[in-house]
Amino acid sequence: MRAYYFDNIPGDQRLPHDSSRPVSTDTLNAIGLLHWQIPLDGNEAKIDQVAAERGYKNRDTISVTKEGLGELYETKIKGFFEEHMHEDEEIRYILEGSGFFDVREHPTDAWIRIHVLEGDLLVLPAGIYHRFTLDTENKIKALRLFKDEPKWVPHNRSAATDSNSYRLDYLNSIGVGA
Ligand code: KMT
Ligand code: NI
Repeated sequence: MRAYYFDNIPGDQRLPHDSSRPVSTDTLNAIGLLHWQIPLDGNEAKIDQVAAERGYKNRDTISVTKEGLGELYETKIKGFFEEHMHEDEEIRYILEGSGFFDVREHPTDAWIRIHVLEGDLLVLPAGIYHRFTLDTENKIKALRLFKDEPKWVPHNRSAATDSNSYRLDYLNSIGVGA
């Protein structure tokens, strides 16, 4: 995983858009992100441990590729890159490939771009504004972990999400209130 401020220069979303300003783990933690690097060496014990500690009882896999998503591909790719929040954590363990999660820093509203690679386990807190894109390799396969029923409904950012109770809880959790 590598994190940096997005350069905000218009152009292909799959390019790095690296402003050359790195973002530290402390900054990521301050906005509620969690990250572990767990090598894919056939030993999934660490995944199981994090899952048990955090109550992620269920899991499935997603392949974001043309083959994996079929006729939904273009719609999904577009949807992932719309700025949105969820009412639950978004937890991804990268099994193959790579991609970019962009998350909004608070209170600056700057985009932080996180390049995830095989072996990264990333937890986006409920309520954080974010989006996702493939990189130019055009391939990512990830394990999705969740507690009970998956709550993956994306709520695109709007005045309504600004006052969504999960959004407000999120802001409180990072100590900045609404
Ligand atoms: C999501 O919900 O944005 C995704 O599942 C993105 C692909 S998983 C790396
Ligand atoms: Ni999402």
